[in-house]
Order: sequence, then C-alpha cells, then structure tokens
Amino acid sequence: MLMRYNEVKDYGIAKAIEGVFKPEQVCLIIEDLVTSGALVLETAVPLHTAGLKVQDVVVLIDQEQGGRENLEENVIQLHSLFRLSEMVSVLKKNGKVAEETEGIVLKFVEVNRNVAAPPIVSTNVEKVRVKGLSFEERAKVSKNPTGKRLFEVIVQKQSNLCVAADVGIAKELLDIAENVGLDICLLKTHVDILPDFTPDFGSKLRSIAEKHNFLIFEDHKFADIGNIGIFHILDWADIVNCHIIFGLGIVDGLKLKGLPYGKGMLFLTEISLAGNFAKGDYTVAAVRITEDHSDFVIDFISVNPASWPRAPLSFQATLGVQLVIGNDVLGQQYNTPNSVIYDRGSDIIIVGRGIIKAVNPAEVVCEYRCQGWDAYLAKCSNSI
Ligand code: S5P
Repeated sequence: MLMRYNEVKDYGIAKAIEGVFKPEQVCLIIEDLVTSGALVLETAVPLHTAGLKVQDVVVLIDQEQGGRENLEENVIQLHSLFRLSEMVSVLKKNGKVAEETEGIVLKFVEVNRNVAAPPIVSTNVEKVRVKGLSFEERAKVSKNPTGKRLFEVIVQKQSNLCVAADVGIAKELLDIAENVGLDICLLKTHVDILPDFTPDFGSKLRSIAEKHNFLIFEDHKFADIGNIGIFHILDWADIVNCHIIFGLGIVDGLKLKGLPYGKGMLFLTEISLAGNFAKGDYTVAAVRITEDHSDFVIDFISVNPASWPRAPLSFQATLGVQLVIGNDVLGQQYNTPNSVIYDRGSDIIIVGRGIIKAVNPAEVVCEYRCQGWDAYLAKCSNSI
C-alpha cells in the first residue's frame, strides 16, 4: 500500500510517495471518483517516475466527463463500480430521487461528457524524459507567423535562451539588449516597470532586436479584455502573454488586435512561484484555449512540461532557471537549464537575475546559452 502526497514537503518523509515498493512492480490506483482524469494522471506521474507500472485505476463513480478517454490516451484503464448516469437512473427507478433531479444529473453528464484531455499537472515530477520535436520541425508546423519566425531564429542562432530583462530604467534595458542580443532568441520585457519609458523606447529596442536577430516578448500578463494601453506594445513586441483568471475574452481581444500584424502569444499555463494557483482546472482550461486558438497562441509558459501527456508535441517556455537549483526569498523556484530542457522536456529557458545581475552578463549569457542548447541537442538525440 502506497500513499501519494500532493506536495513534497521539506520535512517528514520529504517524498511524493510513501510505502515499500520495488521498481517494475505493478501499482493499482484507487480513487473515489473520476471526472476528467486529471487527478489520476497527477497521481500516476510520481509513481511512474519511481519506476512503478501504472496500468489500471479503480474508482467508485465515473462522472463521465472524459476521464475514461483521457486515461486511455495515457494507457491507463478505468474500472468504475458505477457510472453517474446509471446510478441516478437506478436511484430514480427505486424512488430515491425525483425525476427532476435525474434530469439535472443527466443534463450535467451530457454537457460535460467531452471535457478536453487534461495535462498531468504535478509539481512533484522530477525526471520524466521527453524527446519532443526539433525546432526545425516546429517551424514547419507552427500556425502562427511569429512562432514560425521564433523557431527559425532559434535554429539560425543555435540559442533557445530568452533573457528576462527586469531592470530599473529603459536605458539599462537597452544596454542589456545590446550586451546579450547576439546570444538570445528572445528578450522578455516588463515595460510597465520602466519609469523613464518614452514613446521612442519601442523603436530603439526594435532596432537592437533587428540588428542581433532576436524577438521581443512583452510579459505584460494581460488579463482584462484586450486593452493594449499606453505602451503601444503591439508596435514593438512580437509576443505577448495573458492569463484567464478574468475569463476568456482577453484571448479574443488580443488576437483581434495582434493577429492581423502576425503577432503571437505565449499562454501562462503554469507558474514557477511557490504557492501559485495556476494548476488543476485553470491549467486544463488554458490548454484547451491554446488548442482553440493555435493560429495566435504559439504555446505555453509552463514549469513541468514532462508531466503533460502531450509534452512532445507542445512547445514550452520555462521560467525559474539558474545555473544551480534553489529558491529566492520571494518564492521563485529555480532549476538548471539541463533539468528544465532535458529532464522536464521544455524548449526555451527564460533567465532573469542569473544573467542580468551577474558581474558580467555578456559572459554569463554564453554559459546559459551553451547549457540550454546542449540540453536541447541531448533531448533530441535521446531515444525514448
Ligand atoms: O511563472 C512565472 C511566470 C513569469 S512571467 N515565473 C516567473 O518568474 N515569471 C517571470 O520570469 C518573472 O516575472 C520574471 O520576470 C522572470 C524570472 O526572473 P528570474 O530573475 O527569477 O530568473
């Protein structure tokens, strides 16, 4: 009998799984109910990582919201004692629930039957290797023009490094862009932290981007319905991002304004800061949106790509990267370029303070770039 914990704590057993087992043993998952299957998949990942074989799950009730199909897609068979629709009909037949209740439940089942396949969302995953597509292949299949360009730039420059230029003033940002530009494929900006922003900032940054052949990603984290605001971001940024805490209107709004100019979006699906809420249903909904807007959404900003069943096909950019594993006082959780790209299957590393706070950013940027690219090459040659 094994227990799986939702979080790995730094006290107690400090492990995701508790119990006695040997690698290669078959492990049966037991749950009370299954809806979309996300929770079962979340449980399966650390078991699988620990070397156990997970092929079946037994549940009391199948709520018929796509769980059976989603689990099958991940080679796990669902065995349920009852299906929700059958159960409510038996209860109704025996006078235990009213006809109206039966109607509500059956309607619920019908409406939710096709819940999209969830990603496995787990922060406990450490080493699940994912081979993934090469950037050349991604450039061929990308439906968004900026996405295509980004992949081409990555190949041309042999760099899957994005620098997060979180600096205090615009002049400093332009200096960083100039210093690291040759080694990066993407520069991430936070324009609203620049007190000396002037309307010519965008054109200055664009000319550096064109000189050094990198793209610009404004990390504005849009949320409210598509108002681009005073920074004229779409004039100079190639890529923007958003989250959907306020609903889906923001994606349509940004797409309406950005897609005619060929702009793209990276969607915030997981967050690297401790205690964040971008998990579970949020991440499932975010994945569904990217599928519905693949002409605009280049793909995801994520933390644990290896824990997603579709990781090999989706493109992921991951934050929280430094040359050593650790945390900062604000809850940032750092992993190394190799662990992010090779172990977790991400595609691009986004590095902030590891580079911009270094004594010599121009030197350190080469180290990150080499480590990121070597990990990518190793991932591509890894036959899984
Ligand atoms: O999940 C996230 C999402 C973002 S956009 N975690 C993050 O850290 N970020 C941003 O990435 C954060 O706002 C910062 O700009 C950068 C990470 O910087 P670093 O200095 O911790 O590498």
